[in-house]
Amino acid sequence: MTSKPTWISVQEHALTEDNLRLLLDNKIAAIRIPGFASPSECRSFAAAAKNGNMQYYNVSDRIGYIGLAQYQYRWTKTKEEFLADVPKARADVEEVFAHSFDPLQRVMEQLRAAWPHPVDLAREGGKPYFAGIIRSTSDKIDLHVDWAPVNSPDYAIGAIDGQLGWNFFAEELASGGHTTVHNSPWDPVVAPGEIPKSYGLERGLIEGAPGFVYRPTAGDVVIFNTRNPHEIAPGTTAPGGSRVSIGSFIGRMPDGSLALWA
Ligand SMILES: O=C(O)CCC(=O)C(=O)O
Ligand SMILES: [Fe+2]
Repeated sequence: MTSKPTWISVQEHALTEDNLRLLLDNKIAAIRIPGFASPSECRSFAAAAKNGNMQYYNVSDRIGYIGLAQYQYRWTKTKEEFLADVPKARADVEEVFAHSFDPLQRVMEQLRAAWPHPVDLAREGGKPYFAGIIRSTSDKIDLHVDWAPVNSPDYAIGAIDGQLGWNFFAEELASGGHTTVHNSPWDPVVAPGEIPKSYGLERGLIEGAPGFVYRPTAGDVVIFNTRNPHEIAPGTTAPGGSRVSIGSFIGRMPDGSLALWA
């Protein structure tokens, strides 16, 4: 079943306070920061990522990543195990930053310049989450949603009232690799205590919903509302090429502050 569409604009907008609020309220399709990094920063970041501690998700598509994703812990591991793994994940991405630049810091600075409330890493009992997961793939990423109130209700981030994802693209594919965001905000019926699957969703969920496609242009950051089901198309690579990105979620906490995690 699709949910009612909410967008009043199916376009990319600039990073401003008003547009961040509209995106958090799921009223606009996307924000783009063109020229977030220079061509040489993109090259050094992509090279450092390919030399980094790349791991692979346990799904059939080959998606490489450096760092960790909190939602990998939701069914099989405890919060304590998650928080204990954060420092190593952070060290792995900082190794990449040391050979290039730190997109996470740059994004946080730009968010702080735009947003009137604090912007920082998400925290759980004072301990920071990990943010800034690096990904490299030319495979598809299946239809999924990222929405902490349903995915992670027992975590601090479960209290957010809006969830965005930012991604910086350091290297593009020769073709394909675009992202489609479907404006059918996820609102599943869940039994108490149930954490539903949120990856590989049925297409009935987005039937007839307005869609927005963005290109992962190298050098740019794109931000969208991840409560909308979204998917990434497969592509073809130039020799040695890949779709290299880094990103995290941005949640709006009850006090208006923005909390980042991956
Ligand atoms: O790489 C992208 O374009 C989007 C990745 C994604 O699924 C997300 O940021 O939630
Ligand atoms: Fe996602």
